[in-house]
Amino acid sequence: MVVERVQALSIAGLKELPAQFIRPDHERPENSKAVEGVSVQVVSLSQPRHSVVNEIAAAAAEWGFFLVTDHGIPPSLIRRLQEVGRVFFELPQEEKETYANDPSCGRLEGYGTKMTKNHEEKVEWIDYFYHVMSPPSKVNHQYWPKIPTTYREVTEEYNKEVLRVTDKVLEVLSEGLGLEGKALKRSLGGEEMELEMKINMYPPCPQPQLALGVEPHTDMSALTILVPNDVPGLQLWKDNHWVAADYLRNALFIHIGDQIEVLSNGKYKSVLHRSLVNKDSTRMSWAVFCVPPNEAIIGPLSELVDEKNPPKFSTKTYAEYRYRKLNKLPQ
Ligand SMILES: O=C(O)CCC(=O)C(=O)O
Repeated sequence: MVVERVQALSIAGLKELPAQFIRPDHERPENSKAVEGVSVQVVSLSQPRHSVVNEIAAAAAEWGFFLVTDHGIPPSLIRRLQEVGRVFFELPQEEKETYANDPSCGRLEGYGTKMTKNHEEKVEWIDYFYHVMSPPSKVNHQYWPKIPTTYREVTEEYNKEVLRVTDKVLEVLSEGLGLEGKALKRSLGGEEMELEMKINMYPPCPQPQLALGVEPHTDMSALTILVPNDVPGLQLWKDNHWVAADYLRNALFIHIGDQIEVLSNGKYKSVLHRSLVNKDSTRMSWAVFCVPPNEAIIGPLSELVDEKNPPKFSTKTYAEYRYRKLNKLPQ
C-alpha cells in the first residue's frame, strides 16, 4: 500500500493544506489559542528527596505533567539522540520507505504516518519512527534505522539513562501516594516494563493555523518522557484552557499516562495534550512511552481503595486496555 508521507508533501512545496489535514473549526489552533501567563512546573531532581516527592506529586495531581531538570542525562547524549533521528528523516524517501511499518497487519514498528479509519476523520501533520527499546527480550533490532550507523549505539545508551530516570520518577510518584518506592514499578511489570521510542517529525506546514501535529489525546502509557527540539508546539489542557509547554533546553517533559492514573485511582491525572505545527521550521520530538507488558493487570492499587475511596476505574490487562483505547471503546 502506498502511503502519502507528510514530509514528502511538505518538501513538494504545497501552498494550501489538503482537505484531510484541515481540522474542524473548534479544533483549529487559530480558534483555540493557548492562555497567556501560565507556565508548567519545573522540578529539579537534585533537591532533597522530600521536596522532589512533594513537587512531583503535586504536579502529577494538578497537571499530569511537569518538566524535570538535573536528571543526570548528559546534554551531549540528548544532542546525539536528536542528531541520529534528524539524520534518519533526512534520508531519501525511498530509503525511509524500506522501514515502513504496516499497522493493518499488526506490524507497528518502523517508519509510519497515521492513517484515517474513514474518510471523514482528519489526519495529523506528522510522520514518525516507532520501535521498542527495552527490555532486551522484546527488542527487534531489524526494525531500527541502520543509517546513521550510530543510531543503535546512541539509542541504547539513551535507553539506559531514560530507564534510570523512569525508575526514579516512579519511586517518587509511589512515595507521593504514601506507598513504598517500588510499588508502581512492580505493578507495571517490574523488569518486564517496556520502553518504546517514538520519534515524531512535524515538517513545515503551509497553513499551521488550520492543522494539528497530534490531536488532543492522553497517552495510554504509564509515563511518557519526551525531549523536543527547540521549535515550540506541545500544549496541555489545564482548567479549560490550552497551556503551552515552553521549550527548556535539556529538560525532560514528563507526561503522566492512563496507567498511572488508573493505579493511583485518579489521584494523578493523565494529561490531555496536543501538538501544533510550524510554517517554516521542522518540529521534532523524541517520546519514550513507558508501558506495562500486555499481560500485566492494571487497576486501582488496593492500598488506595477503601469505603471512602471506591475504585474509579475497572481492572483489566494492559492488552485489553490498549485494544479498547485504540478502538475507541469505553474502558
Ligand atoms: O510532539 C509532542 O510534543 C507530543 C507528541 C505526542 O503527544 C505523542 O507522540 O503522543
